[in-house]
Amino acid sequence: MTTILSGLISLTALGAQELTIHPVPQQCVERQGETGIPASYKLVVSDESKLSKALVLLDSIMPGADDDAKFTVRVGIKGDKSVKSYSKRIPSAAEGYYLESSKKGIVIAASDSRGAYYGVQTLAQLLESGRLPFLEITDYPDIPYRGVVEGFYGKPWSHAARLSQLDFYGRNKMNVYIYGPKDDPYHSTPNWRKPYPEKEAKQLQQLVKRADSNNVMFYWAIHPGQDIKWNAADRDTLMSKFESMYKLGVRGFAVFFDDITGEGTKADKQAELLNYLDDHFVKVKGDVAPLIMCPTEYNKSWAKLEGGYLTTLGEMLNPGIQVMWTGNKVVANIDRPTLEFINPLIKRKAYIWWNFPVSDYVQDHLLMGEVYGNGTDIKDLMSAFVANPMEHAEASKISLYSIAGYTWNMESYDSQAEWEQAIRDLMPRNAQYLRTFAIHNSDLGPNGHKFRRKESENIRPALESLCAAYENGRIDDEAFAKVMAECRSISEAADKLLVSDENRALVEEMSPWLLRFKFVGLYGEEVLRAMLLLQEGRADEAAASYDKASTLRAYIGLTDTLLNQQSRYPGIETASLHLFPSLEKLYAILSR
Ligand code: 14T
Repeated sequence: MTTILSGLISLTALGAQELTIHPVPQQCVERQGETGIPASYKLVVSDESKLSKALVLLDSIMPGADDDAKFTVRVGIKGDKSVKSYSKRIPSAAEGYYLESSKKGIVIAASDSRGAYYGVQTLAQLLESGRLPFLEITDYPDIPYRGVVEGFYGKPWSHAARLSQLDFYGRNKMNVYIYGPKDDPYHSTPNWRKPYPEKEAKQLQQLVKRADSNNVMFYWAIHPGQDIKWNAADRDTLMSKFESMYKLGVRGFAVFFDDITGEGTKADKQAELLNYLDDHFVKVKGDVAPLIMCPTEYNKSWAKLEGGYLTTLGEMLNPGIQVMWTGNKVVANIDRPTLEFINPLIKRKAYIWWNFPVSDYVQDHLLMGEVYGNGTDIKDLMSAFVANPMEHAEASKISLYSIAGYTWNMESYDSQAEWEQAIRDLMPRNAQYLRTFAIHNSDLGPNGHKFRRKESENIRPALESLCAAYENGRIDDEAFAKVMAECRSISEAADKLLVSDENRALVEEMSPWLLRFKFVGLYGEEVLRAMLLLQEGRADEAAASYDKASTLRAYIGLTDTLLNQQSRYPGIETASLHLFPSLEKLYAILSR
């Protein structure tokens, strides 16, 4: 008997340990049986040239290739002799693969080199269960280019954080990383004309290598628009900057014209420059990916249609050049109307730059909630979907994991399941605590882009009941118990995360927020205690408890004035949408 699994597949039937494949495969048919991880196997490959990364990965997850072994592992790309009898099962889509595991062996037959690599990545996830379940997977991505644009204002990611990101993209089948941190002076004004100093150049070279071993395309972006002169000198300077990046190994380039004023904003000049780079650099090199450009009018609310800026780009830009778009606003979810508006104007499928979970306009918040709101019927309307993250690289992984899932298989996208899995992936041993933290750290607070997220949904009804009843002098016992329990878990989660030895990089990013989170938990407990004591007529104890609550409240205030001060939007907010405001309401009633 076989089962066709859809949605997030859990092969629980195969054993005690649950197994998830991420992103969710397009098709997975479970077969009867399983075997242990083979200690040795005969590797059948006919042409190694395009399989190097797939084979390196295979050897790392399953060492023991041995020509005398009975169990075979066949890896190949369409046309290879090694997978000839499987050619009909190979998906026609780019980056696709067919994977079969049976008692005879494993077959990974792919449409191209990256597909073979993704087949092995899937095998790696299967083997994490400690066994090899028998199944057949037919898989390919919905969106050709999936990934991340490091394009925020604020402290650029550290070298170590970037290395970890690139491994994460490889594991989650994302294939693009665009380097474009606004506050790298060599990316933007004032130093875009200058080559990188030696140390930075070396690190970029390392990033390119790490991206490559993860099958991620590394794009280097330049942001020259604020002071560019439309003359041959600046054009040649830009060419030599590209040349110096090419020497570091970069094989993908982008030019960003966002957030500039003046001369640099002219569509015809931008298009002329891009076409020149395309004709005299990209096409001449022959091994460079299609150029990407970010227009000045990069979202609908800023598009002055009478001015013809986007129309000019659409008409003038070489057809191979990709054009970025953030949607109807700077920060907006992407849906069918969004793409039906922009695609005809730019005469190509938009390259989506999604401004989430970027927090450079709400730097006092951490955005660790679910990724929801994008259309799931738009895979054919865009060429790419890349997300702009927070300056906190590890904390961004909750969203980025979900975006990997969304861009691979839109129709089966399940925002909550992705969020739960991302949390387990980030901190398997402390998932419960990270979950509690993330539940209360997802909204952005009021902001100029009017982009909001749901938050604290688990406790929201109880908070509302508790506040409504207490306005009328009553305590809703059931709601009280729930809110008290939640405040205790908040305080406990903060403790457990702060001292955890798991993912220290993540803990360090969260630590200013964890401190406030701890105080919010304690404050909540104390406010509730005071309410109860007062109701019981124990006036002195209630007063003492109220005093403690006031002190904790002052500490909460201190976290906001003392921590995270080196940013454009300084301070710390946590549980700011429902939980903390509700506690403040109760405290205010107590004060009356
Ligand atoms: F290029 C764009 F697609 C884009 O989004 N540019 C910036 C980006 O670097 C930044 O991270 C993002 C979120 O803040 O928004 C753009 O920057 C802005 C947007 C504004 F509305 C800068 C100033 C603004 F007023």
